[in-house]
Amino acid sequence: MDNLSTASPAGASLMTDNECRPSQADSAARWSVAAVEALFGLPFNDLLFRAQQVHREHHDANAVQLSTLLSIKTGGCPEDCGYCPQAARYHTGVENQALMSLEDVVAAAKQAREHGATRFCMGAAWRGPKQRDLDRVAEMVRAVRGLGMETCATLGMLKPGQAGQLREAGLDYYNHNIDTAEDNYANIISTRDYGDRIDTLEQVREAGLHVCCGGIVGMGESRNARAKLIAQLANMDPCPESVPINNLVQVPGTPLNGTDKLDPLEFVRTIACARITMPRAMVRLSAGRQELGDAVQVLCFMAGANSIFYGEKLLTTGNPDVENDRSLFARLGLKPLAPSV
Ligand code: SAM
Ligand code: DTB
Ligand code: SF4
Repeated sequence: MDNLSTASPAGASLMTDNECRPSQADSAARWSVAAVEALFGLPFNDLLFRAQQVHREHHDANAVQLSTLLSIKTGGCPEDCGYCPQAARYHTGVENQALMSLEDVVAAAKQAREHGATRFCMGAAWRGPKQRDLDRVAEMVRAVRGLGMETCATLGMLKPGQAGQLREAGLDYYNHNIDTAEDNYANIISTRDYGDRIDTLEQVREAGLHVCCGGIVGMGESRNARAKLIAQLANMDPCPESVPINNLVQVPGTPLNGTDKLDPLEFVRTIACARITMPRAMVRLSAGRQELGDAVQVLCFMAGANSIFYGEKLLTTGNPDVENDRSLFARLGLKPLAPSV
């Protein structure tokens, strides 16, 4: 459950070093890029200690929220996101699949629920949904919500009225990532701009949906760019309820395939910075868990990650087996969070 309503005010009081705190000691505090960079630069143990303090002040430190993803429409996307195996223009071997039937989506959601997932996230490889597609997704949302699961959708850019329609159907969260810092955006995607992302996020907020918004690291960006990404997320007002931090999954055929891999400890630092700057958010350890392995994932949980994508598949790429995750949780004494619906 996202314990947003009961959480105490943001953890500015925990900040002791002048250079590592937001500019105002209140809940609307803005994080400067320099302050986030200073966090990134702390000795690893100090950074993790700080992240754990913030985490424990706002969350159950031994609970993890489990979201399962389903690609309800796969491949053939007109956009050119440099990381994405579903862009039509790259030859990645992903097979196109039209929008799934309601029946198949509900069957997948039931299976996810049986495995212990509490949130079901439906993803579509669209620039944005056509109205007739949105009507069908709204039916899927209604049906999945009827199973007692939290619902999330990620369908690309929304047109006026569409967020409200999804909310009406029972959608809890809309996932729309800013993906990378504003001034790095054009290096990664050219078919839309950062402002387009913000427009959809505003519509999602206005419709009363919870915001799931994060980004991808490991795309060859500098630490400064990672600090900017975190500062931009943390300075959203209000800040997103869920923050997925993806480690680039490199897929042959995509422009970013072959990028130098990010040091896994730098990924852990990114999680810690997200936790410290967004105390009440659920910070999700997202794509790239397979490559990180158990030990680095444990460091991520220690750094304040309290949510994962759970189930053998992300959208088109692999994710750790449910059995692996269960055994890891048992070894750590981590418990899945109950759904909030
Ligand atoms: N088409 C919609 C959009 O882009 O908003 C929704 C689906 S899109 C696949 C959702 C998110 O998946 C992207 O914003 C990006 O953060 C993430 N993603 C896609 N490919 C990825 C990859 N290879 N590695 C890590 N994250 C990836
Ligand atoms: C998010 O931040 N990561 C998820 C979800 N939101 C939709 C997607 C990860 C996709 C990884 C590449 C793939 O499986 O196609
Ligand atoms: Fe399309 Fe989304 Fe992939 Fe970009 S990330 S190519 S918008 S499916």
